[in-house]
Amino acid sequence: MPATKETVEAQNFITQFRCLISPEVAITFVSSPSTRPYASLALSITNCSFKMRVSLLCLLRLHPAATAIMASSSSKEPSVKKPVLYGYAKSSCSWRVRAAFAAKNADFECRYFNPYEATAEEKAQFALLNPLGQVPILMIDGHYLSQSVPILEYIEETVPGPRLLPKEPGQRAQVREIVELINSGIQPFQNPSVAQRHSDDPNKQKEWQVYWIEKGLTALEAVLTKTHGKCSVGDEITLADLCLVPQLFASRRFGANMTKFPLCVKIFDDLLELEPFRKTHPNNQADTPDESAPI
Ligand SMILES: N[C@@H](CCC(=O)N[C@@H](CS)C(=O)NCC(=O)O)C(=O)O
Repeated sequence: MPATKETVEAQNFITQFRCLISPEVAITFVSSPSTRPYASLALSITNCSFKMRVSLLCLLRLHPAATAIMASSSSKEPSVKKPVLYGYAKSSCSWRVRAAFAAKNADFECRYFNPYEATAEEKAQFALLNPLGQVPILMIDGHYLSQSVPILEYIEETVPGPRLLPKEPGQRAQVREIVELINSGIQPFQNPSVAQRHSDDPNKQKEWQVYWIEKGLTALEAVLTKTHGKCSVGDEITLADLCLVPQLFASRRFGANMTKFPLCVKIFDDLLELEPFRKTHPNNQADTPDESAPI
């Protein structure tokens, strides 16, 4: 078809999105559906499941040339794809998700995205998937999910394997209490993007991070005295452990005084011996940076 302003724009847009789309997904321009006054070009998106196609189209519709984009139908059977996790090795929230899949013995694929290293253009593309621009994002069952805790809940509800939330409601609430304590009481404050808004001075940033980490771990230490067994709550791995392990690893890296939190450290050390945490450890990933990397 002749190149119009819309087709060129849409083609560029798709090229940009290649880093987020599975390489096997074929996207081609097929015709100009002149019978449809509202659309000036058509795309065929194949080699991916119907749900994935819908997600892709939702994504493409965000583009200014959106009214010019539509999909041709494909007779292909929906294909079952591995979930894809966008994140980076040392992101504690990404580790939560890696460990959830590993605890379920489920296969998934990691794709590297680090907001701290991304170019402005990459950030702008990524913001279409998560307007906060943060990782992790999980592409699963045709959805793009952001926010690690709902992602963990989704995995628990849909992926077969050992359960990660206890049956008993009281224990389940304890698990969620620990998850929330870490997820909203500690992790956001240690985020370098937050510390950098607090001060330009790296020493003051570190002071800020350590203050909030130690405040949160003081609370966690107290909660764990009431809930722990071999794990954070009882003796089985739960969502609480999926949050605790990455948090303890990050706390040490950010310079907290870990000797103040012996119970947290004991549970952390014991959990690190287990396969789901060993396999998904940040020092053991395809994109593991060298030790001196700050983030
Ligand atoms: N509540 C979010 C927090 C996500 C988050 O803070 N991710 C960090 C990496 S662990 C990030 O992407 N930071 C970059 C930024 O804040 O710009 C979640 O649980 O997914």
